[in-house]
Amino acid sequence: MQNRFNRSVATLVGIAIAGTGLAAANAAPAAASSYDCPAGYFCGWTGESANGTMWKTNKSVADLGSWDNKIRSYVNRTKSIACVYEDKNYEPWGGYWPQEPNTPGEYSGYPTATTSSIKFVRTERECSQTAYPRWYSEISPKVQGFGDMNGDRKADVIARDEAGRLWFTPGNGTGKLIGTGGWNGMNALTRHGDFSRDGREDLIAREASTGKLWLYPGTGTGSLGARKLIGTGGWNAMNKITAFGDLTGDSRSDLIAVEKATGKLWLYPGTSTGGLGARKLIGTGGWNSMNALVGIGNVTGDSRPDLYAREASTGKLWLYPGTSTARLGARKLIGSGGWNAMANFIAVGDFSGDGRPDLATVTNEKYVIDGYPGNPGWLVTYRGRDTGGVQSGERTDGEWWGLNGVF
Ligand SMILES: [Ca+2]
Ligand SMILES: [Ca+2]
Ligand SMILES: [Ca+2]
Ligand SMILES: [Ca+2]
Repeated sequence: MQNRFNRSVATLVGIAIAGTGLAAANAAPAAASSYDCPAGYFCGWTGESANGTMWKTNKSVADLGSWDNKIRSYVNRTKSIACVYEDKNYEPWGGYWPQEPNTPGEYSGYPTATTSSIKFVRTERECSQTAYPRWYSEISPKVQGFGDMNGDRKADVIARDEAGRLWFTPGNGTGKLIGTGGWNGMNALTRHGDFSRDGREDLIAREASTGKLWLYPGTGTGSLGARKLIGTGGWNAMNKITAFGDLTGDSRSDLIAVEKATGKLWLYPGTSTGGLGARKLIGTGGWNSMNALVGIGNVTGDSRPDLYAREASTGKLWLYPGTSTARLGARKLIGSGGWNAMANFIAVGDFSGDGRPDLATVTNEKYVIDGYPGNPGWLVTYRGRDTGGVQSGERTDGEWWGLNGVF
């Protein structure tokens, strides 16, 4: 690459000499500048200020060869994130910098030249690991009726990455791409059981720009089929849209949501055609004081699904038992505080393998480790207890950062 660049400079100079007698003016190449880097390329220079000799690439380079440890300034004019590694072969442990796309003229300069490989990725996570988080679950002794999109009795998690892709993680540490893009246009995603009446779990999503509600039917393999409109509009007036399981007792999954303007909690019963029926009031007000609703499954031992809700002002976690009259009963405290340190709740049933639904969470900046907050991106898992609550949390994996939601 260095040779090619030098050749092209020599050629330009040669033309000038042969042509017009302006050779004196052109004999020394103009000072390099960040603007010399063409759109679509990552460019590096031997000088600290986008000067000296320029090198460019539009593909990942595992070994910079003669440019190894030569780049003192660079600009990223691709549309990808450029992982700039200290070591060859995209080895992250020696250190790396995830460089977002730059605008023309920008550059980053350093006195020392330590860059040894460069990789282009869609999300920052991929500089050091997979785009999806590593999720592990045990086989449940019984079918939970939710949380399992591929029917193997292992609870699955769906992760949305920062590039708007959707990943299916079946519980063995692997991930499969099930949505190639555009999912960041959805500002609510929820799944819990079968809405389309084929026995397979489905995903429900609200489109931010239209307020429409879409059903993405599960195919039974963890993938999603062609979507179907189940709410023609107005869903942006609702908060905390939560697939919930069958509260009405007709063996069809139902949806709940809080009306932003009133704080009322509404139940939207699933219908025989895979749509939603006329809504029914199940909470007369005050539900705006809750900043998370979790369809945890049936944890009270009857046949109805139950709800966890987090109180914003206290960080308490409450259990609202589903009742035989398709309502919610008197609440019970199951978490006395600290739950506001959770960015996400993942209620995918029994992942510990004892038959009882469990709760997984991903932490936010408030999460405290060893007395200090500022620990986002931890997966903390809570095994379900037979009293409807959960055991104390286990800090499971610190690599759940840099995602755009888990479901
Ligand atoms: Ca599964
Ligand atoms: Ca279905
Ligand atoms: Ca129902
Ligand atoms: Ca369990």
